[in-house]
Amino acid sequence: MQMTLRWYGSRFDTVTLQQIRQIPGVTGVISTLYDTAPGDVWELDAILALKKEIEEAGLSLAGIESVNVHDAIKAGLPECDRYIDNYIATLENLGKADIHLVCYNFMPVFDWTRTELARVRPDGSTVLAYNQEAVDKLNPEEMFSSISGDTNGAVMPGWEPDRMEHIKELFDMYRDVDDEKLFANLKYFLERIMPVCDKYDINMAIHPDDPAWSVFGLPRIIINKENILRMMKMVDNPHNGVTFCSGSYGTNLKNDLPDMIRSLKGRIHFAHVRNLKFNSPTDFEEAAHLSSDGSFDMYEIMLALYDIGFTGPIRPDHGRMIWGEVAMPGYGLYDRALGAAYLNGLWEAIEKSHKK
Ligand code: CS2
Ligand code: MN
Repeated sequence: MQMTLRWYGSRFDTVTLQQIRQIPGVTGVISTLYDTAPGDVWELDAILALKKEIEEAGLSLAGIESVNVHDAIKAGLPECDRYIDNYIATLENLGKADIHLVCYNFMPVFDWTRTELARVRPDGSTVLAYNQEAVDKLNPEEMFSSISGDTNGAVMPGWEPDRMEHIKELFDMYRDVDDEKLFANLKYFLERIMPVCDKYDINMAIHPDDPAWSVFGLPRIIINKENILRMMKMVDNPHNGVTFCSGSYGTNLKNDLPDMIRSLKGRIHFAHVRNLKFNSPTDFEEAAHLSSDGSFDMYEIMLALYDIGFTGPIRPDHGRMIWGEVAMPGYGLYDRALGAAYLNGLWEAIEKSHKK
């Protein structure tokens, strides 16, 4: 595996490439063209400039998170073909730039959903948290205003103000889309993009829905082992793979994370590893990476990745806000650096104990 950190680009991130370079064992970043909108074609020059900047800092561009999928594609609207053509053009340019990993998600309307962006933990750190009872009391607009004051000035992916202005239209778009339709739309999208992925050896890595169940009545399908295996089979090409995100699949305690990893052997192209602490089955917060701080056995998760021969990029996903840092919630430097060091330590121990 290759240890990486997510980086939003020098114009948007509070963390610098020079800082990332100094985290022991982190050799690459996962980045994106943060100022493009879903549906835009990414220009080759812009991709090459990003890559060059990262390489000049002594790191590699290990993959893209995300090339977002336009809602017209997810909802299967008549204009979806035009947006798929654009997606293919973007993949073509990424391939030309020698980039072989693309993370994306197929969640209607929103990306991940949390009810608090700065819940205070007993040690004074603040973390992202989710409480189902709080969601049940809110509509999406109220949810947006309740979290938008909490973002330290950053824009949360999927919760951009201009999207929120069109929230009613977005919900209308999905009025007739149930799980089966969403599966069919995903299949159509994947079948159309596989040729360009084959041509340039681009691994598509779908990110799970977070939380792993329906919110605000919207369909959500990338939530458990059964559905993800169905997706792998419906377009049975190794370039149709997954981002295994422990913190997203782990929102549903019924998901057995090491077992899911083992069942996806050969199809996990990217891993997000983080821990959650459950206070009840419907209330969780994003703990430190260390097993003892949360509800997951991080050793077992890393061991499962080792057992399937995982070689792709991995990153600590969200981190806590600690030591007075002000950054995009979940994406500060300090706790993610601690997470990377810890995950590297687990990996070294697993590797050495297997070689003996
Ligand atoms: C990320 C997701 O911050 C996060 O939780 O893992 O936002 C992820 O980047 C997207 O869902 C992938 O498209
Ligand atoms: Mn993730």
